[in-house]
Amino acid sequence: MRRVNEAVRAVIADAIGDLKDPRIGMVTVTGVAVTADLREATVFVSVFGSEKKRRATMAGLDSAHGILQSRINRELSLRRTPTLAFAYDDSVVRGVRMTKLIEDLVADLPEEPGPAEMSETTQTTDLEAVADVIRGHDRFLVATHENPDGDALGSMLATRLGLEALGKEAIMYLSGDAPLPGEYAFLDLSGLVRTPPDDLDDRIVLAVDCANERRIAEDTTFLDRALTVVDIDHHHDNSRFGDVNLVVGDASSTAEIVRDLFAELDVALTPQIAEALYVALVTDTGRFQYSNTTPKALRLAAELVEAGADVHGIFRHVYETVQFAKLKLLARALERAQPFEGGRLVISYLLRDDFADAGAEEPYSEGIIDYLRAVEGSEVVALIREPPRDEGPTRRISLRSSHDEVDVSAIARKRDGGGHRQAAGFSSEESIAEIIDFIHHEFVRAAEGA
Ligand SMILES: [Mn+2]
Repeated sequence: MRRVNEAVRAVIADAIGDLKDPRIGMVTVTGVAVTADLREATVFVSVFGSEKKRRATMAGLDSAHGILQSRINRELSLRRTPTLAFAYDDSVVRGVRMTKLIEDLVADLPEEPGPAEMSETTQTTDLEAVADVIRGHDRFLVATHENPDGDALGSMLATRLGLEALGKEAIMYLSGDAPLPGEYAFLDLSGLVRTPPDDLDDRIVLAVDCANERRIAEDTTFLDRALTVVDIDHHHDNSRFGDVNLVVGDASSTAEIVRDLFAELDVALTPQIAEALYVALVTDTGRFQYSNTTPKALRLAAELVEAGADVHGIFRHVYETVQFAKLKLLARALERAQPFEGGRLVISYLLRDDFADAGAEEPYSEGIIDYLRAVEGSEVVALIREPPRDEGPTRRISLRSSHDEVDVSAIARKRDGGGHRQAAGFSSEESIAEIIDFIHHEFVRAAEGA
């Protein structure tokens, strides 16, 4: 059956290329499963492009099933020609698994090298796939997540500059109208748009540092209009929401992935690109102190400094331009900090009134959690805050873990949030007391289970 599956797959992959139906886009046949009686064959395909293209392609393939069956009849001497049914292989994991499976099977077949397009499939990495998308298009929308941090803004800006260096046109997009964190004001984010452009149907969306679609915007329906959505990220729980996904879970920052992409595309590191990438790298690694500070991250830092990133200048901008209102907000959070379990868990909260009293904007609360994390003996810390704005969730909760066995993203997922093992978050409509109880309970469970 393995030989049959592979033979059918090869014929179909070949025959699809000859179909003239304009509905059919770029298709990869990831696998075929023929029933033992040869009556039916399920053909797994993945389609490059938007949801709309996927649907059109699937419809085109369905109507071509007769032509494809006769090709199988003609080219293979099977006892019976199976009836074809097409299934969309929407999981990249499955796609990779199927490709790997087929690769292994082909290795089993002596003197029968796999068809050319298959070795192409197995050799094309995610990085190359994204590079190909960029090479093949001229207009882009570079998007990042709401409440952006240094990696989000730095990676977004660097990506735009890199695209421009390639002669492409790119717009930066950030959802909502919350003001940008002041410490990044020195980055040239001019031209940043806060609503999706009308010509999105002519653009590729490159989403950087977004673990899932909802990080880009609360209402993501506009993404359906894009030619293709590309997801470039390093969160280990990334949902692979893109048409093309480049997710590197062990990258220190999205910037590190962007730099690898630039190497693939021969984009040189200008001082501006180096500065943007360095801002992303230095902030996401906690000034090269978090456990994601790998040798690769440090080598990248050296490369960026060589390319013109001003280490001390960036430090002054990012870390020594604290607004007075932020200092007052920090004081309030420190005052409210409560230890649990003998100080192994520390939780604090900021009320909407605290923001108003201090004259603070929402992004001023960024970084406060690091003061809680620095407390002696603390393993997990949480900051609950009520964003000072009317729309959106009532409370946002940030979690940090410095305990190897406590995965705070698992805790966040119980409330539909997510993140990394060491840094995660979620939103809630529960009261502050209920949220504290939940975190306390989950910490005890996770720490005991460890
Ligand atoms: Mn990041």
